[in-house]
Amino acid sequence: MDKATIQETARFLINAEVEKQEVTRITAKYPDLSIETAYEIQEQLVQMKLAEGYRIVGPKMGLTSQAKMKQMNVSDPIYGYIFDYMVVSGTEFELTDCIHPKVEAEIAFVLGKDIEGPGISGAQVLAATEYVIPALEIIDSRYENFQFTLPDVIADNASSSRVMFGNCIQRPEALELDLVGVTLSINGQIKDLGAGAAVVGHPANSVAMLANMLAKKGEKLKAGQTILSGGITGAIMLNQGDVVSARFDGLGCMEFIVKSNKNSN
Ligand code: OOG
Ligand code: MG
Repeated sequence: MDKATIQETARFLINAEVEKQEVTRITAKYPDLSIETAYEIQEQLVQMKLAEGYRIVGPKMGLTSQAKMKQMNVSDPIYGYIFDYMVVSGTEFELTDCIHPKVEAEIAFVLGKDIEGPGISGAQVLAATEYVIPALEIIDSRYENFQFTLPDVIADNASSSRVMFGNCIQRPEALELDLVGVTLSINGQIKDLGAGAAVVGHPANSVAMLANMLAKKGEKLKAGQTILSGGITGAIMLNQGDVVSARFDGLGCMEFIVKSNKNSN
């Protein structure tokens, strides 16, 4: 794929996000799209957002659990980037900000030191982590019916859309992150649950994997970044009026309400 097509495809995906309009997956047009080229499209999309003045909060891992891989019918973890405009504060989420949002429960790592791959282990990640916090990521694939192949979702910045961070902070050694249980409920009903170990054995392993993947393009994880380690639970579709709550063992509770500007009768 030439540079102009990479740029055009990145712009196509940004437009879908801005216009909140789902689009046909790009592999329908480019069936031979490789993982490498898909990351080049993602990188172009990231550069375009940076040029628009947005700031990176941190890279994130995705498709790290069996639950997620099975749900999305893909086989490998991927990464993407969370930007400042994606962070939602407060306890309300505006449904009309997205196309067809889903929520998933994650553990986020706030780094005290840079982590530069290759060869990084989970233990090294824990040693470089200032603290961990609970997070609810709201993903919103720009593709029709949330259906994609691996190159599609990579180019689409790993479906990144919104994120809420909880206010319970813990030193990483205060918890056994692989044993941290989480329940994700909508309107008081548990929709999914899991433990940190669902994420490649231990959430810190996922961050190590991220550092090692980024090393391939000469990038590192930086002190101060907040990094999503990947959904522990499957992702649950959001509807107007939903009260979403997540309870994390040792990391507190998070709750938000799904509102909508659009009148629905
Ligand atoms: C891709 C996003 C994956 C996660 O935590 O697994 C992700 C998707 O499922 O649309 O953020
Ligand atoms: Mg996620």
